[in-house]
Amino acid sequence: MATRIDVVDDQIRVHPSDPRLFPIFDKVEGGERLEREDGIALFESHDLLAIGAMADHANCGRNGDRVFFAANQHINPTNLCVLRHVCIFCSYARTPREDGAYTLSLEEVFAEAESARETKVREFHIVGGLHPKLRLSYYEDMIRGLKERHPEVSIKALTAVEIVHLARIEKIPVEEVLRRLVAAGLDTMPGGGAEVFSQAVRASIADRKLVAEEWLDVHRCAHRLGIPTNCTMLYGHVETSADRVDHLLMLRELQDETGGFLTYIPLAYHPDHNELGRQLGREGTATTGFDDLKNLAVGRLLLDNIPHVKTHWIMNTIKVSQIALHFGVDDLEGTVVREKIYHEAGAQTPQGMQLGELVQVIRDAGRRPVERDARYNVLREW
Ligand code: V47
Ligand code: SF4
Repeated sequence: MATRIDVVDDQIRVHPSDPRLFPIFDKVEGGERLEREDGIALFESHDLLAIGAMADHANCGRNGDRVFFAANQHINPTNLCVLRHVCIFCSYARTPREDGAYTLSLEEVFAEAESARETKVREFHIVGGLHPKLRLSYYEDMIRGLKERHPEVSIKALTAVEIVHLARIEKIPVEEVLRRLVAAGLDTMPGGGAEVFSQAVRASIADRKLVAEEWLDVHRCAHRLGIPTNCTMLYGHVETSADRVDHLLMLRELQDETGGFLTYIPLAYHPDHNELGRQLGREGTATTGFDDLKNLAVGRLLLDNIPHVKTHWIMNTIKVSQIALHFGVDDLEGTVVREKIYHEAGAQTPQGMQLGELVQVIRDAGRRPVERDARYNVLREW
């Protein structure tokens, strides 16, 4: 049986083809929280249209027809990383002696950021490797220097993994690292480094990387200090549906406690030029559009307390991302300018997009573009 969608008294009625979705549909309509079993049923179902319609309903109830984006620039200060041989899914990191290893001086970072003037960038997104020697002062000076040069640009910088690394290098608590970065001008933090929280999955894709509780503790601490953060899940490798759901529920639990997450971003695993891709024999075959849409939609449905769900168009492609705007997604990331992490891992999308193109992509999907800063303050509406 096919999924049927009809309109009764101006209300859209979805009749799922998968009977496991019937009770979930009732819960979503009634605004009831979904349980673990619901999440597993959603990930295991092939009834993507019904899942998408439910997620669209959940999203439109919150955000109407508005789709957010940032005029942003990604800056990756270094690809040297002490976890180079630990995160076997990563194609970006290098050891100091490998080809392509780089570390930008502060002057080089400021020069790269200069293009922000012409293109009216309003958010810097700064993440990189765990450099063996760079001190906290490098990042403080970077953030302070960027703020002085571009006071209108908000700064989203450093994942939980980078924060813990800096705390270890400086031999100071995570809280002090965060306080010093805020004093330098940090506005928000990105959601990377979460991967999948399951211990078994971590043991096979990122053994010895920060464990779930440590990642969550950094975000808990950030939220307590008033720093909003994002959260992510890296999917499409060795994880099961149950691993995905448990990961999302751990994020939901922390959000119940702190309310500090702004956005959830599912990250589609890209298998080129990394050890995991070779082990799985997956080089050249990224996740499917079907799974990308499902991850975005299920994220919207399970994370009922996180305001936004973002498609990172760089990894999901512009075409799938545009469809995602009808599958529960209300944020399209941004202009990005020069993306490196996923292009090293085989992404075929452009490295950035002009603001006008981004606006057109949203309009062509029948939605209303809204430019935001890192904290979702509205800057412009179309
Ligand atoms: O932590 C690394 C992931 C993350 C691969 O918060 C990979 O707004 C797929 O966190 N295939 C960094 N993913 C990027 C990130 C991010 C991106 C966009 C927006 C935001 C935000 C955050 O990228 C890493 C890791 O989880 N990653 N290698 C790969 N081969
Ligand atoms: Fe380093 Fe991040 Fe790559 Fe892991 S994912 S190797 S921490 S740059």
